[in-house]
Amino acid sequence: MSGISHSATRARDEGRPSEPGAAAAPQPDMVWVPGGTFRMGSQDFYPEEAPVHRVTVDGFWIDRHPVTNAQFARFVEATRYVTFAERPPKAEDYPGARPELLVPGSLVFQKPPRPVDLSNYENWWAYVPGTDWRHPEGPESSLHGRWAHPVVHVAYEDAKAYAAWAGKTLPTEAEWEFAARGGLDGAAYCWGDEFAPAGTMMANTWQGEFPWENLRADGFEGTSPVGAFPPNGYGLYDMAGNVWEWTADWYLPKHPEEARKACCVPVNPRGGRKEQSYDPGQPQIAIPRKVLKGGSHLCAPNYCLRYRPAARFPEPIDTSTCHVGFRCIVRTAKASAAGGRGEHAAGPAARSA
Ligand SMILES: [Ca+2]
Ligand SMILES: [Ca+2]
Ligand SMILES: [Cu+2]
Repeated sequence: MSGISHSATRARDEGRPSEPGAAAAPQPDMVWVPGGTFRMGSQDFYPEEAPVHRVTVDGFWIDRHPVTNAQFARFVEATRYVTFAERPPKAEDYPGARPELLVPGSLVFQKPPRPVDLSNYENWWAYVPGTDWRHPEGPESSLHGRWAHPVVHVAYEDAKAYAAWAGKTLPTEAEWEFAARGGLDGAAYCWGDEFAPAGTMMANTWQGEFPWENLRADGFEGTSPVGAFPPNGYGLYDMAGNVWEWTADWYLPKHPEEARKACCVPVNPRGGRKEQSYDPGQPQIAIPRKVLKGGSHLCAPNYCLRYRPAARFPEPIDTSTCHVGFRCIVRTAKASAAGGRGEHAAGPAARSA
């Protein structure tokens, strides 16, 4: 294949030749991200985003928007897949859990009527039996009017199962963040350094005082249809806000140090090791955690200013909620073969996820 493809013209990193994989999208609604070296992380917000360090990623294809309910429904129709939230939790996996919680369900945000203690998330999160991707706000709710919204209430294995069925895979944190930055170097947001340039809302976040006052200046109380806000420099929608997105990386509470020499910049890094990802604050819970990226419609400056490319959150792999979804990527043969190079990269054992 030759000539300049429409995706290659989108490439921002002109110093790097577009790769052969860029010629034709492997599937509809995917965008070529050209790869390159970028500054990952931020030192201006939360400690887990530091230090800023250079990382190189090879080019890859990425879904233009998060996986929607309509897309997820096609997967479930084709495979009869049953999501994690639809299966009864096994008592042996949750020692000490109250019996009423050992039923299928998922975490739903419940807006309190007045200001609450922000140190206790149970003031706005509830495990609601009968909640799943088809019933996003509880058993009485449905997907009516929500087919173009991102699928939610998906645990990590659900995202992985969808990706495998679609012939895709989940991005690493580095790939996700590179894509989210849209070709901008070190900008606070996916579109620049200003939250609402010329008054334009650029993402579905929370305006007002979380969790009791949702002013909806962006037009949406909860999730929004994909593509309701402007795309970033690579043509990607909803990278910031709407729903958090699963990545394939095990969580570490900080980034590696900046490589001292250009030769040692990590290439296609794959996060930490599974054993390092457990929550040190809850040693009795042996559920490893993956990195979520991008923030959600529940992120507000007074509580969680995480609708930014550098933001990251540790999510236990068994957890599903009303504000976590995912999108997929397809790597070229070259990028797949190159995975894990660089001094900070994890060994092969960490790549099984
Ligand atoms: Ca909103
Ligand atoms: Ca998002
Ligand atoms: Cu948040």
